[in-house]
Amino acid sequence: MSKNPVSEKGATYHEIMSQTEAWQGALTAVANQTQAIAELWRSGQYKNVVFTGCGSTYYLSLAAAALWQEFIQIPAKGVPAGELFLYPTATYGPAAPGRTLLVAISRSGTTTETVVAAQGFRAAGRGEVIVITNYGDTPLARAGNYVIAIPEGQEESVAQTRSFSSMYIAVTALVLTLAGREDLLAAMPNLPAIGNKLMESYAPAARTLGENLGLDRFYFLGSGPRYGLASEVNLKMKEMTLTHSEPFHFFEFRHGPMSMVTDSAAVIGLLSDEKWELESAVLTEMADLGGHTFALAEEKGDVCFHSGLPAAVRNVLYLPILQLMAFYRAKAKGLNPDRPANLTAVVQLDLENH
Ligand code: F1P
Repeated sequence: MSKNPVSEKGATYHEIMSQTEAWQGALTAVANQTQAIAELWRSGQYKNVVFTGCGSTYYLSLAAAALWQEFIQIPAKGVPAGELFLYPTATYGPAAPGRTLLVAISRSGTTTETVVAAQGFRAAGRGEVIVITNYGDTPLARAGNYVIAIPEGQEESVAQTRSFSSMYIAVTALVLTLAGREDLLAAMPNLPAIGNKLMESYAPAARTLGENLGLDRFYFLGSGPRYGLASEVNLKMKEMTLTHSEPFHFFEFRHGPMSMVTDSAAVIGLLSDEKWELESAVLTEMADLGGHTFALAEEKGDVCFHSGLPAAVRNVLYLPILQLMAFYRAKAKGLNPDRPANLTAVVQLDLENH
């Protein structure tokens, strides 16, 4: 899929390490569409927003909806595209007295559920569709009213890394653009350099954690806009390393899941600044139960971003080190991270007669 050369460590490693180039591409792609999207938003008079995708891009939809609601006072939710196809009424909810904006997210632009959901949405006259993708000439792109395409995020690998973070950057820039937050948008071009430095500094820590085969279960904790990101890194562990893993909201972890904590459990926290004490207390409790904890944070964690960037802008920084951890674990288990078991890069279904 990708035009880029692949390093000797394989496609996934190359895609993780080069992802910051795609971040820049995402910022440019959104900047090029700013006027058109702002006009669509203004004239649409939307009453609610639905983000959709499948797998990684469903998790991206969760992260996007949370970010949206933090900045724009219009209800948003993230839903799997398959649910929009199977149970549209239950998934969209009661017809709002107004129009809906659908943001359909897909690396490939060819996942059947997402394409069918976007086409069905337009055919039903629910509103307009913005597509966020890495491939601009696809069935999904053709189903959109506007397309934000980031070719720099294209990939050889099945598991999404560079593509995911590039589309997440695009979503962040889109939300901040529509919220009129030029102050936060202006900080985004700093991300690639900070991301590169982060990977350089913490690749050894990612490797140590990834190669620890004494760990047999991974829990990723993230709250608010970070829950979708915790879900995505949980998926990386499943796809690339065939390891049992789950995402949870921080406080939810105490409500049952903590019974799974043993000395072979890794509990990884995507800590905010705002609620650092309350969130890190969960990690401390899990360490007391014998769990192996690992924290990512702006200032106080095992991985420190030291980005100096506002919280909403820097969320993407939680991804690269945990993607690298999954890469190293796959290698340590003798697996090929580029080719996960039982998976293809795209799921295509015949839904014509249903
Ligand atoms: C979505 C996706 C991937 C996943 C898997 C199948 O694809 O679910 O997230 O890793 O290999 O496809 P896309 O619609 O974003 O291209």
